[in-house]
Order: sequence, then C-alpha cells, then structure tokens
Amino acid sequence: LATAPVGAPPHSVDGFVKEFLHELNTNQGVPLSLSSVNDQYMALASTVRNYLMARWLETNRKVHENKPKTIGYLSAEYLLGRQLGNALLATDLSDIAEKGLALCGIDIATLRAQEVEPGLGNGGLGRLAACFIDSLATMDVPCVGYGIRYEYGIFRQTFVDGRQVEQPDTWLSLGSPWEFPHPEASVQVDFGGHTERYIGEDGRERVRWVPAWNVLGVPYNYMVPGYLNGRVNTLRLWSAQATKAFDLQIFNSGDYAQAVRAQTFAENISKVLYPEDSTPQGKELRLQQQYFFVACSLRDFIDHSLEDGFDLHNLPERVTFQLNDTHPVIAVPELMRILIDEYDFEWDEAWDVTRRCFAYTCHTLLPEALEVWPTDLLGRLLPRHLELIYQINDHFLAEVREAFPGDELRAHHMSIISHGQGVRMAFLATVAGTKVNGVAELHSQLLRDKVLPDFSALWPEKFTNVTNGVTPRRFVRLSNPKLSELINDTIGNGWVTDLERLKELEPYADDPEFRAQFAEIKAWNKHRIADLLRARDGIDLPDGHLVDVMVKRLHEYKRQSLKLLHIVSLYEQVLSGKIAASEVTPRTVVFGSKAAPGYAMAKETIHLINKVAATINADPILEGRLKIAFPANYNVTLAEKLIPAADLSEQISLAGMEASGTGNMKFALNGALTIGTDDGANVEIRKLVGDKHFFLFGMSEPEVAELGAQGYNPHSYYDANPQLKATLDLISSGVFSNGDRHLFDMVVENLKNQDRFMALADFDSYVAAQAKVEERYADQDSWMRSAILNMARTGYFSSDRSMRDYLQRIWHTTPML
Ligand code: 26Y
Repeated sequence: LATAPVGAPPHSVDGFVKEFLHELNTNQGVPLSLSSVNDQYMALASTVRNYLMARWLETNRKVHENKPKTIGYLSAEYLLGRQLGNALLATDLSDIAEKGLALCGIDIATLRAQEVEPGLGNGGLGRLAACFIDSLATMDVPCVGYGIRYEYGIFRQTFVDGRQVEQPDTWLSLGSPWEFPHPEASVQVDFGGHTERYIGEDGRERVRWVPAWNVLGVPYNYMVPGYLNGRVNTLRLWSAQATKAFDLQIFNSGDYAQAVRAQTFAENISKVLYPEDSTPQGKELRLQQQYFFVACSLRDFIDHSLEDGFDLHNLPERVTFQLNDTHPVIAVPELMRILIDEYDFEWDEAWDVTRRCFAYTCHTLLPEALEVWPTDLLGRLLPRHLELIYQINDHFLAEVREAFPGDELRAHHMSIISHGQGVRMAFLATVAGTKVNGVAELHSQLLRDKVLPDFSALWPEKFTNVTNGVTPRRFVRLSNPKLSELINDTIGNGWVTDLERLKELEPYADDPEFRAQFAEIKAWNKHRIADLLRARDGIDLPDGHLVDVMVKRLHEYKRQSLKLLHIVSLYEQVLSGKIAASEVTPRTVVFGSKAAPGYAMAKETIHLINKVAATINADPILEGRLKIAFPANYNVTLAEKLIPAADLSEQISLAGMEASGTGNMKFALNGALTIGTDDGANVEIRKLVGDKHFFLFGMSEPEVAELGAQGYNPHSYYDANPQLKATLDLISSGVFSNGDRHLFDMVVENLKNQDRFMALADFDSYVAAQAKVEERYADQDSWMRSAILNMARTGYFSSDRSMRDYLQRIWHTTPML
C-alpha cells in the first residue's frame, strides 16, 4: 500500500474532516449547517481529489522524467460509472470518509447517491474502455485515454405506457467535480475547404490544405487512479468551442445573431453522444466528432513529445495508439498528413512511422456495423484526408497485386475504397495497424476467417486475439462488498489485483459453512436490489425467487425476444392447464435495456416486454411464481447493484453474433450461473467453469452457418412445434394488448417470417435448458456449489489479464515501476 505522498492531506479521520470542512467552506462557500446534499457531495469529491492530487502530480512528473512508452487509447466512448466510490477505494479512504462524515452528521450513502454517472458511452465498448484504463493505472502502465466530453451522454430512458421515451442526460447540470478544464491547452481543429499543390523550397511538390472553418478543442482532464498503488493516469476528453477569430470576425461585422449561431454550430460537435451502437448512419456530425477528437488527441500527444525533445521518426517507441473499433480510424490519415504536410516526411518514412503507431481492435461481426464513409462526405469535410486515403489504398493494392499476381478480383475485394459505397474504415484500420485483434477467441477466429479473410491470408501474423475482461475493483470489490469480505477472510485480499487467485476458493465449494455464507450474501444482495428498485422504480421484488437477469442493449441478435418467448410459454402452459402454477419454480426475471431511438424493432420489443410484464404480474394465476421486472434506464450504477443479486445470467445471442460480451464475465464473477449459447466469451467461460456449471443450449456457429446456407424458414418451426405456436399465438391473441390482436404484429410477424437471428430455431433447446435450470435450482446445495465454482474459476476475466495480453502481443511494453 502506497502511503500518503507528500502534499496529500493526512490519512486520518481528523485530517479528512478538516479537509472536508475546508472544501465545503472555500469551494462551496457554505457552512456545514446550511449546506445542501449537493454542496456536501461536491465538497466530499473535492476532498478525495485532494488526496489523489499529489499522486497525480507525481505520476506526471515521473512520466516527464522517464519518457516511457505510453498507450494512447483512442475511444469515442467511455462508460465510466460513478467516480466517488472508486476514488475512495483507490486511496483507501472509504472507512475514514464514512467515519469522518458521520462525525459531521452526514450519512455517506446519501452523498454517494447524489452522484450522476457520466454516461459517455452506449454499452460494452464504452464500458470496456473504462475497465481498460482502470487496469492500466492499477498495473502502473502509462496511458492517456482520449475521447469526447459529450455534454449529453447516453439518453435517460423512461417508459410511458410501456414504450421507451428518451430524455436528455443532463449529467453536468449540478457541476462535475471530477474534471479539470484546461482552456489554455486548447487545440484548433480544421474542417472543409480544399487542397493546393505547390513546389516547396527543396523543389519537391507539396500539398497544402486550405480549410474553410475550424473549431477549438478544449481538454478536460479526469483522474484515473490505480488501486492503492499511488499512480494516477489521465483521461483527456475534448469539448468543442467556437474559435475566437471566427467569433470576432462576425461580431465586428455587427451580426450578433450570426456570431452566436457560429458558436452553437461549433459546440454541437461535442453536444451529444450518438445512441446507436450497431448500425452506423452516414451522419456528417458523427464524422465531425470522430475527426475532432482524434485531431485534438494526436496534436496533443505530438506537441508534448516534441516539447520533450522527441524525434517524430521515433514516435512508435513513444506511443501506441490503440483504435477502439473503427470510430477513431481517421487518425491514420491524420498522422500521415501531419508527418508529410507539416513535418516534411517522405511518403515511405511517414507510412513506416504511422503503421507502427497504430493497432486496431474490432468489436463486431455484423456486416452492417462496419463503418463506411461516403467519399463525397469525406471529401467535403476532410479533403486532404481523402487524398491520403486514396494514396494509402494505391500503395496497399500494389502490395496485394505483388503478393497475388493476376488476382484482380482479390484486389477489388480488398480495396479500402469500395466503389459505390465509400471508405471501409475497418479495412483502413487493418492496413494501417501493426496488429488487429478480436475480443474473444471465437470472435478473433471468425474475424480472420469470415470478415477479413483476404487480409489474414496476406498478413497472418497481424491477427491476434485478446479476450476482454472487466475490472475486479468496480465489479466485485465495490459492487459486492459482502462477498469481497468473505473472500478476504478466506484467502486474503491479493485477489483484487490478481484475480486468478480466486482459484484458491475452489475447495470451499465443498465446505457447507462457506456455502451457507455465500448463500447468505446472495440473499443480502437480493434484498439490497429489492430496496433500490422499490425506491427507484416502485417495483416490488418477491422474496426467495430465482433471480434471472438479462441486461444489455436491446438488439435482435442478442435475442431478448427469445427470453420473452420462454416467459410467455410458461404463462401459456399455466393458462391452458398444461402445468400447474405450483410446478413453476418461483422466479423473477429482470430486464434492463435501452434501444437505439431509431431502431423500431428494438423499441417494439421493449414495448412488448413491458406489456407482458404488466399482464403476468397482475394475473393472480402466477402470483408468487413468476414476476417480471423491467426497471427503466439501466446503467452502470444499476448494474453494480443488480449483477451481484443474480442467480442466472442470460447470454443467449445467436452463436457467431456477440463479439465477446462482458456482462457475462461480471455475472460469473459474482457467482451467477450462465444460461448461454456457444458465442463470444461464453465459450471461454464454459471451458473454464466446466459444462456441469453452465447451461449450454442452441446451435453452434457452424450449425448456424449451415442452417443459413440451407435457407432458414422460421415458419416451419412455428408450424411444427405446438408449444411455440401456442406461445406466439398468445401474443397475437390480444391478452397483452387489451384485446388488440395486431399491436405486436411487427415483432411476431418478424419472428414467424424473417427471424434473422433464428430465435425460433433455438426455442426448444432454450426451453429445455431452462428446465434444467429449474431442476438444479431445486437443489440449493448443488446450485451454490456451482455458483462458487463459477466465481472461483473465472479470475481469467480480469481486465488486468487483458491488459497483460495487450502489453505482450500488441504494445510490446512492460509496466513502468
Ligand atoms: C458507429 C456506431 C454506430 C457504433 C457505436 C458504438 C458502433 C458500435 C458501437 C458499440 C459497439 C459495442 O459496444 N460492441 C460491443 O463491444 C463489447 C466490448 O468488446 C463486446 O463485448 C460486445 O460483444 C460488442 O457488442
């Protein structure tokens, strides 16, 4: 444990209270007696910040002195979750703060609840970035996270008559105590205009970009504290502002309204997070966002490197820019532009530096999720970059033709620029990256074999896998305090930074005493979420139920509809007297899910879930047996309370569709059993925990491919399977829609006639696996044993391990100690 560094307030209750009161008085300008909860929260945050500050300064001093290789993590999303608890944990101040505040008559829980989480991401990809920067700080690896400070993060979801209604996420409205704006370090970003050719002093032809307009990027720094190690890395998020010159010019012409419009136009760039997480629309503003943050980040990093006396020819020794999906890939031509146009590099020199600076992580397999930017849009917004992309493509295709002489079709398939579509950003990233990785073994294999087969034939060594992970600090230590205590008491606390040590718990799965304690903690976590949902949503959770949880973005490929079919099927069987209500295992199904606002099928599915929930919950026939809870606005804060309470984790995507999943890991680590397909990281979870402790169902990826090739006809399953037919017909009967037989046609007809993700094909297998779940759950001893083994055997899924893999396989660097 790194003791308090010089300059930090004393690590004692007295010292803490003094600091807190000082912050309350000087920062908030109020005495304790008159302070609001928000005043107190703000003062508490500042207090914790003060403890971190000396460590932050020290980290930056060391980096400046030793100039180690740094990871520049480029991500359009960071789904951070609340900061306070993590900062208290990282500084070992949780107990001190609680006691100190109690002396002031304040319950720390009230202040914790005051924090609004920064929802600067959509789902898995954004949360992964947050886990990765946590792990890098904890492992003493120099890293700067670069991204966008969206003024409005992911929308707040509400339900009106069962339908999703989006509200703006005003996370900054009460002030944001965790950020440090640095307007003096603002960077200018250019857009539009045209390019010109001219002859430079050395007689070479050169290109000049003459942009049409520009904005300012203002950096906001956030602390990224390592766990008890005294390191604090930086997350630097950029906010867009109008440039002064722009403003003044118009002001001086007397057009005040136009000046304000110009400002609004500029600020729109970082105004809002796009809530889509799979189908990219060719939205100009999104491209502006991507270029904006990437240009700011490269400029920032390069300027600092030059200040440190670094030669740009050696940039790859200074940094790897990790591209979190294709969103920041415009960084590739941007670095080329900087090196060639601004620093006079020759093409080959510039390309050599560029390709060694970047590595690319792909997070999808869905073809429609791969970003393609229309060339006319790119040419209008970034004319110089489009030229450079054409040139990169020419050089690349020459390489392809050399490797595969005469194979023009192959060259055509591999072209970064697809005629008629635009620039395929995944191809550009693959051509430029030193390494390309998928996010789970199956995904990386499919990426090589199905998405980028020509590229992996050309450069087999470029492709690698790094299976995702999650931070044990937030998703076990903080979110499951009772379980953490039990683990500490049993094997010590080394697991928090060395999660594989959970293996030492394996023998305790057979210890009745330990099992009882574990079961008691599960029950405690269920009460905790019940209390929260009662207060937050007015939802009552029954006692003693199997808690069955499906939380993730709403997507057809994730198959929330399959879960729903299972529920409706149970209900149908009881209604029609096929089974007695008393035979149904008491179960509460919890959904948590946002739909992209423009994704009609996803929104209809939410509507249907809510209507089914309302009907079944109100029907006395299943009273005490089946309850459906769908709290609105699932986010990181809710996840932290919900996941530890789960018995059953639903990971039921169609095989070959979910790149990895990371919720699946969080559940297993908190002792839930998984019901899942052989998809994404489920494959690896099952391998580690063992078949006996995992409910596998459904087609495998090759089976899915085969059925697809044969021609999949969902209607034949509907016709052939009476229970499936009865289930779908019940939805169409109007029982869930006040007699309206057509309200859910969109969902039902789609399942019967299209069913792109083959829910009907996996229905039987899913229902059978659920029956096994019930059977196992009836034997609580055996269930708890499996739950403990799930926890003990999934230490592999720490994001610390993911970071070690990136260090070894991609970044080729070691922690700085
Ligand atoms: C371009 C835009 C529409 C877009 C925005 C966000 C496209 C994709 C995304 C986000 C994708 C995402 O969250 N992918 C998930 O990444 C996780 C971390 O690797 C995986 O675990 C998960 O399987 C994958 O769906």
